Amino acid sequence: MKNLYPHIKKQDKKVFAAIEGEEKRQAEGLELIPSENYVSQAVREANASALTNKYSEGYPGKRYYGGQEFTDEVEMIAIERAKKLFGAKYANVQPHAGAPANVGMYFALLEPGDTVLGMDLSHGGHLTHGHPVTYLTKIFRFVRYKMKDVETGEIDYDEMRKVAKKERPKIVLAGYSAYPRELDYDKFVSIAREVGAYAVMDIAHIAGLIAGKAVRNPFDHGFDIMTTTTHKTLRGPRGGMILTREDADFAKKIDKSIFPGLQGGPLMHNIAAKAVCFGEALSPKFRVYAKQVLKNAKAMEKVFATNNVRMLTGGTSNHLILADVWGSMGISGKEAETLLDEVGMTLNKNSIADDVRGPMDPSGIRFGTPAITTRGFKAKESTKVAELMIEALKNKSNKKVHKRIREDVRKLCKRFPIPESFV
Ligand code: DSN
Repeated sequence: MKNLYPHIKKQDKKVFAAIEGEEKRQAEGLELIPSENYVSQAVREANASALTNKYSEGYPGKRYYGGQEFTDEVEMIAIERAKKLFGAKYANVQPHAGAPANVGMYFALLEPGDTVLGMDLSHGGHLTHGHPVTYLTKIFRFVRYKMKDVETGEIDYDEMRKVAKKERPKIVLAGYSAYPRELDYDKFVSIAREVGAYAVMDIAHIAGLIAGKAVRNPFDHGFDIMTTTTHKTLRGPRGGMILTREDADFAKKIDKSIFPGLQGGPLMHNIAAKAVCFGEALSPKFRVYAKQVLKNAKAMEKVFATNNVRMLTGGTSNHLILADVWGSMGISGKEAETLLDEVGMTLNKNSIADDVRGPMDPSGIRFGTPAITTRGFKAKESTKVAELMIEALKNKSNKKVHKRIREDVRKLCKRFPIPESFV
């Protein structure tokens, strides 16, 4: 393995060992967590650059400290590329992650006590969409919508409209972290308009699919705001971002909400890495990648269907699959996660809608194709991965079979090393 860290190696053996271990784990195993991906070396270089040394509170041209000629430049590049990528009029690239992007967005648009209508966590929503364990629920009111039918994934739009009329939310929030279908954006926007709410979508999971034009862009359907992370399907550094369709007043409020409202100095090295990632995502090759992510997920869906493993919503229309391994195979989500980890395939246990088991050991697993597609896997290899998953689960006590599967995974990884560049 190349020594990418000569200085850490010399100076700090313990940290070096952990980093080297993680490099090897990633190189020799298959990453199936649908919110993870591999970044290019160019993104990594930007993230490790001298920009980490710089404080830049404020925004380009309006900073609190001197010495900003290059930080301004890099943030403006990131903003312009983000706007182009998503057809936005405004972008704030400073949120440190997806959660602060959502918190900043709430504080820009809401007063304490105001209501948000968001997707129930157990039906695919995210913690920051109003789960009671978050501090957000001490400040704002969250009401929920769910799927009408977990076998098709259709959202109960009639119920959603009723709840919206009764509760008068200021934000109608679309978006999810464990939902394998596209939403009816027009319905979301029409419900938001009917009650005078902002239509907001958290696109964290599918940002790369939108940028790569493999799925529809919520802005084309009238959404006002999109929040996102930059490190999932978008294949950038860990980070967050907020975009708006129009250059409206609330865009200025979002800037103020992120800084000085919520955060201090932006992570300029991270913003440089976002800029590099957006540059990569603007290239024609990224569109091919995004479409392949979907094709690979379909290939995996087929194997699970053939083996009669129940998938929530019946399958997938995006990059992820939620499989009910407890209901179909008598294996809990936690057991499946551990078992597959041991044979070199990383995914996560996940609650499924109306789960009969608890959240720490739920009925489901969640997996997806963004990272294996980055490795260059096509439908053939994705089919093979799904077959290996099923074989490992069906032979859960057979060490011999598991040993062979671990070797098969290693061979696949060797044939498809993590690429250094995508352009
Ligand atoms: N942790 C992310 C995911 O895995 O979907 C959501 O924040």
